[in-house]
Amino acid sequence: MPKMLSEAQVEQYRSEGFVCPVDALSIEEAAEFLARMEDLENREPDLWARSKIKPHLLMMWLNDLMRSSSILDAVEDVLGPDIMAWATGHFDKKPHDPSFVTWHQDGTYWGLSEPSVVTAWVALTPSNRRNGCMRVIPGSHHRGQLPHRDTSDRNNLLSRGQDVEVNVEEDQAVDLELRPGQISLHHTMLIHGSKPNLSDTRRLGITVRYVAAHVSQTRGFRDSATLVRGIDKYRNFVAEPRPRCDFDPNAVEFYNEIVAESRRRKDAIAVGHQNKAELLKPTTML
Ligand SMILES: O=C(O)CCC(=O)C(=O)O
Repeated sequence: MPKMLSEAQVEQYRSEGFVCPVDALSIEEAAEFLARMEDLENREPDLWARSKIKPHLLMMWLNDLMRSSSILDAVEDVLGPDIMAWATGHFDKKPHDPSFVTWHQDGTYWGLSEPSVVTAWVALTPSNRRNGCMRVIPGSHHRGQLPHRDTSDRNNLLSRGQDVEVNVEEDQAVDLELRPGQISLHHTMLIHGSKPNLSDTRRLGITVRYVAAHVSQTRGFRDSATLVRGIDKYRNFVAEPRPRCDFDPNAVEFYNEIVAESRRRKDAIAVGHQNKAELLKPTTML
């Protein structure tokens, strides 16, 4: 029996590649995470520019969020009991922000061994049609890995501007509208994207990319992840340290090793969508 989703939602994930909405956090919990995030943003205006790869290594609120038991209950219903948090990110559209996301499949550049990979998109503000909520093409995950091309548009929130190179049936797109605290889950092969924010309010979603513990990195380097539920008998990923404070020096050291690896191997660290990260100097921490 599922822990959080209904049987129908589990079936929907299998057949359509997404579930939405899921009441994972209360409005108050979402507001608390948003306040913690904004507090950090106020103290460090370059916060996101300085934590492009796996920001959960550096920010306590995000590390706490990806461990939320209600989110993990929903993820367990589609991935099984042994779950690693592999990457996190934020998709932020300020009021009247022209930013958009081209149609793409997440797994295209990630190098993971199989598609037991799900994204929890956590709404910290309302996300709706007017402010550019995520849109998905139901069932498109069954098409397997499709070719993508890189595009360049400064308003594209994807760092490579990846755009799926097949015809997308836009008339079939479903808007994933959420209130703060609700989440959607989407399969790594599901075609999705989003339009600009036409409203007066911010639209902010946090992404957590969860993988089943048996998944591995195929690109020939030791990738890292955090065990957030169950057991990891496979040890396919280097265990990530849990930060004890924001920009914890131990976590910064670990973070810098990942960034250095991504520079050595150029495409090695394909976590989230943002892979052009800078090394952090401990002296310039918050
Ligand atoms: O938040 C958005 O607009 C797009 C999110 C996305 O592309 C993703 O979660 O992979």
